[in-house]
Amino acid sequence: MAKVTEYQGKIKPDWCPGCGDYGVLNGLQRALAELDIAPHNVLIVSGIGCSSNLPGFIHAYGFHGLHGRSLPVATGAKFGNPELTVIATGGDGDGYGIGVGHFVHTCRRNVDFTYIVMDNQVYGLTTGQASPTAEKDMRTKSTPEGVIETALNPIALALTCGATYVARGFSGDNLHLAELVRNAIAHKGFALVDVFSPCVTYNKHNTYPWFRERVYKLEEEGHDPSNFQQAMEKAFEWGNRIPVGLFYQVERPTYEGEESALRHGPLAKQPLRQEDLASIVLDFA
Ligand SMILES: Cc1ncc(C[n+]2csc(CCOP(=O)(O)OP(=O)(O)O)c2C)c(N)n1
Ligand code: SF4
Ligand SMILES: [Mg+2]
Repeated sequence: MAKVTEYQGKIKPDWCPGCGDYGVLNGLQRALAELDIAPHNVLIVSGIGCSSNLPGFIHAYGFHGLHGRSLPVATGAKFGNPELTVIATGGDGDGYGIGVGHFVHTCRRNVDFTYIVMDNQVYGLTTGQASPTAEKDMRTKSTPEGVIETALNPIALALTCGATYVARGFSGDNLHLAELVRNAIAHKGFALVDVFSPCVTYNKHNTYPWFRERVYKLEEEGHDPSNFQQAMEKAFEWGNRIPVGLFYQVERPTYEGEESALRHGPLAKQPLRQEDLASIVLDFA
């Protein structure tokens, strides 16, 4: 096992003191150390948001992209070099709002990478507007009279769209989160780890004590993660008791495993088949 400190970036996180994202960063570093994956074999891709700043704070390759666009970049990187451990990180606004179309299609494609969503139910970076996972009636800067819409359910959505590893963690329980992330990375296929990651500055409703009173571990109550129907039922449990842990896991061929262009190895290591680039340029002249 590598040391967790090997994955410490040079730049200290500038998140607010107490932000849940510290726990997620630590959980990810711990998972990588336990799996002993060298930093130069890891690529972390993100969109925009407080949570999406994470690649800047970890010692690994990083790509800080556009708001909501981390998943297509991660997909391209994995196709380019399937030997890389690719991890996308971001927020609920980034992934379930502007990026939700990419989320749906990445789930059904089953590309082999892990997606960690730091779900704080608000847009933290832009100072606390309601996000797609904000609870109905929640008052925020953008919803002074309370959220009107029904909250999006990331677990049910991922299950419906075909994700092959679907889990939820809590940044207040670091060891449990690290275990979920470790198993997500080890899983062959698209893995979602939605994480309750409290925004201590703008979400005064879904706080650490609020979650601590409610969360319980699926594995402690005999949940069978191979049972899709049971996973769906658990996905809708919300209120006084909220489940965390592994909802569902199944094996299915990955997109890159079925793609004929990748049968000869990673694109990054294949010779260029079209060497006469001048003729291509002339085609467009
Ligand atoms: C195309 C585009 N639209 C809007 C924004 C403004 N914007 C930046 S971050 C963000 C939301 C971030 O929320 P979330 O993904 O939940 O991350 P958090 O800050 O809560 O971690 C928005 C709307 C942007 N940068 N680009
Ligand atoms: S505003 Fe919220 S999400 Fe952003 S760093 Fe501060 S506590 Fe974290
Ligand atoms: Mg957010």
